[in-house]
Amino acid sequence: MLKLHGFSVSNYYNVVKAALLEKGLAFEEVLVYPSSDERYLSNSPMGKVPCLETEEGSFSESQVMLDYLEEAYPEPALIPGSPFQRAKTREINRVLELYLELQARRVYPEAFFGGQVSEQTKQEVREALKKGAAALRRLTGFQPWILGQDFTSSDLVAGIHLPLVRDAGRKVLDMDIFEQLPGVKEYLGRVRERPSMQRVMDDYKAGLEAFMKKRKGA
Ligand SMILES: N[C@@H](CCC(=O)N[C@@H](CS)C(=O)NCC(=O)O)C(=O)O
Repeated sequence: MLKLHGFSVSNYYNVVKAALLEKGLAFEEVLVYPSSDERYLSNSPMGKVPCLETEEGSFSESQVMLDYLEEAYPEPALIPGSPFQRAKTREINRVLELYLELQARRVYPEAFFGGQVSEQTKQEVREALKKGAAALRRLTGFQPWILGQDFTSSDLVAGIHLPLVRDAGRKVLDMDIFEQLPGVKEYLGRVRERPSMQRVMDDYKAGLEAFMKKRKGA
């Protein structure tokens, strides 16, 4: 059986978990926090979560997991359509990850964990997020899903990363990226109605307290 290693507060873990649920696959969750233990590094070489364990071995990187799941379990499709349409799904996933989530992540220490981030970093992140949101707006009208009529893995990635990016911006950057994205709030409401997302959000709430305790103890 597939085993997903990580913890339910990690947005990257939750993207893969939602995909497993959407595909109706049986899987086991293994509670792991990011770690540089030799044993964990042999499964996830950067020590990050998530990591997916299959019968052939383990590997890391959530986008690679989405591709793997699609190839190994094509139905129901989460990266559907022609090669071009599939490229568009991956393009949006890249934009969401590289130009929005990873940029916002630079201010998470202050937004969510009581740390501090320099003014210079904040200004860089503001500019990056403005550009990332403008790119996303060019790619989607959120009608009804991020790529149009088909629900895809990009809806899981957006449904999980975008609220976090927005929260970080509102908390410490004095900006709301949703102002650049007409229709995004209603769209996220539709994504949240998916049973997969409801399960992920319920587990997120349950896991948050344990995670904060772990951080304090770390
Ligand atoms: N590119 C990775 C990012 C995963 C990631 O950054 N996970 C976070 C938790 S949400 C983590 O493990 N952070 C610890 C670290 O970066 O060392 C993926 O898509 O799986």
